[in-house]
Amino acid sequence: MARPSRAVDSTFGTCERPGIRLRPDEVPSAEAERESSQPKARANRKAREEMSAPNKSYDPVEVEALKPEEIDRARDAALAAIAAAGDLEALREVKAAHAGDRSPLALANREIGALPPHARAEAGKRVGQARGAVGQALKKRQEELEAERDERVLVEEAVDVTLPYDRVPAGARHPLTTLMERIEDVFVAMGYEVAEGPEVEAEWFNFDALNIAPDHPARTMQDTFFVRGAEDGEDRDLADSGVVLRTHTSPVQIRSLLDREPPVYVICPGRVYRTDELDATHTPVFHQVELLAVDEGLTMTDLKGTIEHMVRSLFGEGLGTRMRPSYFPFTEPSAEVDMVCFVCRGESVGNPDRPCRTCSSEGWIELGGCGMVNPRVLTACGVDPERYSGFAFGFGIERMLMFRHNVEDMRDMVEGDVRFTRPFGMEI
Ligand code: FA5
Repeated sequence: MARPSRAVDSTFGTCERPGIRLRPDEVPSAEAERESSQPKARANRKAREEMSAPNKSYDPVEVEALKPEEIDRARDAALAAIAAAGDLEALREVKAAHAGDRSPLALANREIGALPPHARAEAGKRVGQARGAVGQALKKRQEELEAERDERVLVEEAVDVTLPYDRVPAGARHPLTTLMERIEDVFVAMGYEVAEGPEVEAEWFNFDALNIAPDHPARTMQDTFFVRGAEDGEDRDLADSGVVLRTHTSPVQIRSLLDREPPVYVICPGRVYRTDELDATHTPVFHQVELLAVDEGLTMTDLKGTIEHMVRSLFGEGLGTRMRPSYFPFTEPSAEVDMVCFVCRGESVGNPDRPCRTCSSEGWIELGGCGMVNPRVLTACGVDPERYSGFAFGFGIERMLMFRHNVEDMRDMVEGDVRFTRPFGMEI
């Protein structure tokens, strides 16, 4: 089918839009027509027009950003801001402002490409030097501020590693307790039994049964704490109460013999009381360890061997013991026992160049009393002295602890200061 004809005036070119007539100079080209209809393309074209392009007639002196004084000014402003940055956060902002993509020097750098070739080298050198100076200043300031921060953190976040990590530290067992248990272990390993007795004791067990006569000085109130009996009136003389705080662990010998048939081998550590003044080597409440062996055929040799074994176990090999004649009513013969000083091993004797505080340069340390059980004691306990014999010793635990750990003052053991006790806490 034939299309309806459209009137076309050749003098007006080809205009497709019906009813509008344009002069030839007003007719847009096909390309312009296309681009003007697309906003993105329009923006691209505008950018292309604005972008600097090589231009032979372009004079760098006239480009504001590349003027030497402008570059120097931008550099100086950057250097001043860097120097003024007080911390790393401030320096980060300074870096963005003076060395970032939109910084004056970065923008100037971009302009270089637009310069004519003969002008690029000098402008490039100038901008490059300025940017280099800023970069170096930034690096140096960064290092300074990091060092300052590290120093501050070290002070502010310092941890005192000497402070106790645990505010409720576990307690330590008292060294007297651990030493007593250690002594028990030595004898339990040899077949001894651990025996106990009361601390508030009948006078008979504490004195009479041990052959301590009624007029013995130890039985006076100057030496012994007497305890008023439950039924005693106020007018009763305390010394007649018949009840005492035991003055030694020897009454356990009697209790053990009354309780058992021979052979008897007992060890008895425990607390005892005397009216002694508290000083560096005495306390009114202290501890002893008592040993009693009753069997057929026991002699002083057995006693000496037993003591030597104990000394070896507690203080180490090679320390001799000696016995000095003494007197105890419940042993016959009786002796005081000394051991070779475990610190100087006797070498301080007559040797002023090597004094020993532990034994006062005497070479020997006194442990306590010992002897063969008096036949009268055996008889009082119903044991036939013709058939059985026995030996016994009683040593002071506080004194042993002093020797073993170089404790100079016995009062430290009773004052309850944990600084004294804690170092012993590692002993089990
Ligand atoms: C006695 O007590 C005897 N029962 C020991 C004994 C047992 C001898 C068995 C024979 C057979 P003496 O009074 O010497 O002995 O005391 C023994 C030890 O107790 C002393 O060597 C000393 O180490 C210690 N001792 C005595 N008095 C005190 C005190 N006030 N403070 C600390 N320790 C003391």
